[in-house]
Amino acid sequence: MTVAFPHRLVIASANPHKAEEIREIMRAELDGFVELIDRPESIPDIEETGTTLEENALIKARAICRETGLSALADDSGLEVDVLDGAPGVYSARYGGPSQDASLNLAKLLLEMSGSQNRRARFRTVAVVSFESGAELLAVGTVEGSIALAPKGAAGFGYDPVFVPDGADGKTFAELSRSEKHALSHRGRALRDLADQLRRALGPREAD
Ligand code: ITT
Repeated sequence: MTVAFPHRLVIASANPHKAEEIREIMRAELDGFVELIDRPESIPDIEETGTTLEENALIKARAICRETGLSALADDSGLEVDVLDGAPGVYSARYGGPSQDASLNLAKLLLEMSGSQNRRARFRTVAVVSFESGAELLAVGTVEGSIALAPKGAAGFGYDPVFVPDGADGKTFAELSRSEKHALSHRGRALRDLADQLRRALGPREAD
């Protein structure tokens, strides 16, 4: 197959923190092979009407592919807390209310878990590429961990100040460097798998 390099992929996320993580992780995997483009600001909000991370990731990737005419990469992520029967899960963004305010989400989570001994939780990401041709790739990444009693650290975004991934000496994601987070995170795992699939799907780089 003769293909143009680098392949162009629009990052479908409207969350600038997440888009920056996607860019960093994918750049490390696919530099020179894939050119990542920011989602145009003119594209209106996409309603995430799915009831699973997979459905919402597909909704976002397909919508951005349709709007831009370019292949698109979307990520839908959620925090699943065992003692809350997997909540907030697919509804993680609006857990504390429709404003999608991270501090309200954190406050509600800590309140719902107050007094709970069982703090086990995991982050899950479903990452999808929708190609202009209609073909699609999908990868899943999870990281097991626990919910801290109180927020710690200033890095990262969203639920990072309360999520303590297994294997990080009790630090929250918000106390890790970006590269330490990517090495362990749900998003890092899903996107490294997706990068492998992209390399296989797009074939070897043509000799110039
Ligand atoms: P897009 O849909 O535009 O990509 P979003 O922020 O709505 O942006 P999600 O629906 O995937 O993305 O996010 C669900 C929630 O989980 C949201 O509140 C995020 O802040 C939070 N979240 C996602 N990834 C996270 C991470 O790596 N660390 C901490 N919180 C995260």
